[in-house]
Amino acid sequence: MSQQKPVVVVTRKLPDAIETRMMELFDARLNHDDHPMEQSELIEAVKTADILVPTVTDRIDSRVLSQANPELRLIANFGTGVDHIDLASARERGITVTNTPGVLTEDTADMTMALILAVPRRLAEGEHVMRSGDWKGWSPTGMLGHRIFGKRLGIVGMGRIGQAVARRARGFGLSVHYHNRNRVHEEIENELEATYWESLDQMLARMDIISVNCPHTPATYHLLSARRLKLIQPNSYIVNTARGEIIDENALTRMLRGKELAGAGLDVFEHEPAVNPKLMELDNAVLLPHMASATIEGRAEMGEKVIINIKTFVDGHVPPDRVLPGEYI
Ligand code: 8YV
Repeated sequence: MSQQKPVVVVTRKLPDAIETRMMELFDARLNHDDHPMEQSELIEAVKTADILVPTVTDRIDSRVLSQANPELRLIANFGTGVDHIDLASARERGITVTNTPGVLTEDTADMTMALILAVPRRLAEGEHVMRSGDWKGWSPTGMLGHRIFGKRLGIVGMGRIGQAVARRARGFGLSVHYHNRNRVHEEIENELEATYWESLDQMLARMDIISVNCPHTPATYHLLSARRLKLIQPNSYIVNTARGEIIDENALTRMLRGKELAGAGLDVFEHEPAVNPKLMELDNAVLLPHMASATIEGRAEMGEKVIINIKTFVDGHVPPDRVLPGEYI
């Protein structure tokens, strides 16, 4: 890397204060109109960048990385999930990858809890009835949903976000169950009164609500496959604020249509920004535009983390949020 300020290419518009600071510290190239970059633009970006700051909307695949300037040493992702970056190619090229964990945990857990409440209690349907002018007034059998209190919540992925969801869920009287690659520490299990299920299949078959909170990796692609979705009871609900690719979206849509599942709350989709049109037609699905971590505070903290990761790296130290080299691959 040159002695001058490093060229930092930022693929999307970030909060103003973050962009201002980046311009002070680095030779920052910003995306003023915030358009999602085409693959050809990403290739141009990696040809000029010493450091790339992408987001979930950029596909940093092997084709893009194969054209990277040899000076590209760091990809400082604005976001926690790094599944849009080909980590194997980055590793081959000796590129360090960082992310922004922790700062979006509570916001994502809040939105997960909001969906856990919204779907069984038919919040979106109720709102729609009001705005469409169809409401004829209260009735004893009107808008009946399912009680949350006393139900079983199965969390798939008990990392930071899964644990934050569990803490909230206990306040609503849900019993907490989880499946994770590794069992979490006993102290955490005790605090959350969480039951560990080694077998995901067995857990799925016994839960009232399932919340997906694991990262998308090659091992979790379609973790909730058509076969596994069929194990879930027809009166159960699924919430996903992690990544669309973890659930077979077509199979899920078919099952929701056929009332083989009671409902779903989805903030993420398999082919974003495209959404299965059949999903859009369903009353028993609450759909959100990948906004679980979208708070002003969270975005500012994500930006600060990106800056700290870059600055530490440029100063010759190991950045605090290094994903690669690391345990990911
Ligand atoms: C971010 C997310 O907003 O951090 C993540 O992994 O899914 C989102 O909540 C997005 O990824 C920013 O790139």
